[in-house]
Amino acid sequence: MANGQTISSIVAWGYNDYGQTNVPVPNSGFVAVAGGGYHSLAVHSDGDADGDGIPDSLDLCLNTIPGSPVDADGCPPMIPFDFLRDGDVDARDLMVFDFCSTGPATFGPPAGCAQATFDILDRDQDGDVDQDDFGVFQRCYSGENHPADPACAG
Ligand SMILES: [Ca+2]
Ligand SMILES: [Ca+2]
Ligand SMILES: [Ca+2]
Ligand SMILES: [Ca+2]
Repeated sequence: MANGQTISSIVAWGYNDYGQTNVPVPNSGFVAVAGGGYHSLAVHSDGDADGDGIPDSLDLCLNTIPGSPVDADGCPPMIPFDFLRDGDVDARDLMVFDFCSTGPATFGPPAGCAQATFDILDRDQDGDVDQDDFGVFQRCYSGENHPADPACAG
């Protein structure tokens, strides 16, 4: 097989007493295959851009920070204020807070801020995004590339 060529799919047959012929899904994108009496091997063309162990084709969160736990979809835990869903609460998430903050007793999202985002930011659910809500944001702030605590909002 030429370099860079991919196999569209793999079939398997024969004895299956140890599951050797159970081809895992997704059955595509392999670049090399090999087999032995008790095992089968295939090399996948997929990369893992964020290095969390979940290949790009299955990873729903492609920018996970190093060291963050991930689920089967390659996504970090749901963390309050982690709008980029990369596992930290950092300056980029703060930009969202800034953008949607209203100050005290100014109710409803400012122009361009989605209601759903505003509702997440309004921790005390009093209709504004102000200093009280920012206090919770500060407790969740982990800094760039540091995994944040999913229970930070307490
Ligand atoms: Ca990944
Ligand atoms: Ca990921
Ligand atoms: Ca983040
Ligand atoms: Ca509030």
